[in-house]
Amino acid sequence: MSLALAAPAAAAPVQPFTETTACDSGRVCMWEDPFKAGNRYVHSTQTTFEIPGWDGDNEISSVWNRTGQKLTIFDNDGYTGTRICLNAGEYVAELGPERAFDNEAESYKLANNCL
Ligand SMILES: [Ca+2]
Ligand SMILES: [Ca+2]
Ligand SMILES: [Ca+2]
Repeated sequence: MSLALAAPAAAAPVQPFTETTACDSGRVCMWEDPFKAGNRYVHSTQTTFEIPGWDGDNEISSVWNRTGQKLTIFDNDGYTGTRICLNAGEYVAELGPERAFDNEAESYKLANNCL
């Protein structure tokens, strides 16, 4: 053990990326659980995005589209399958059961219209 480890804790612990509920302007954010809870698997500025297979696919339960475009979310990889569409700035706290899209999302695209 190094003495440095016992030094006064001057630096605050870094907030793990996975525990944040923040979503910066201009980004698409997706969480594992409803109401921005659980892991924040997506925090992206990309207009087309393949949600990672092990960290996001079929797990997303809440979404915030903080971009100025429509957000189309696809049930399958490669922008295929059933889809739902969010307006610019729209936040969906629960993808299920009303939207019937809980734990379904696997990829998304941003565009001027719903795809
Ligand atoms: Ca995917
Ligand atoms: Ca989930
Ligand atoms: Ca799916």
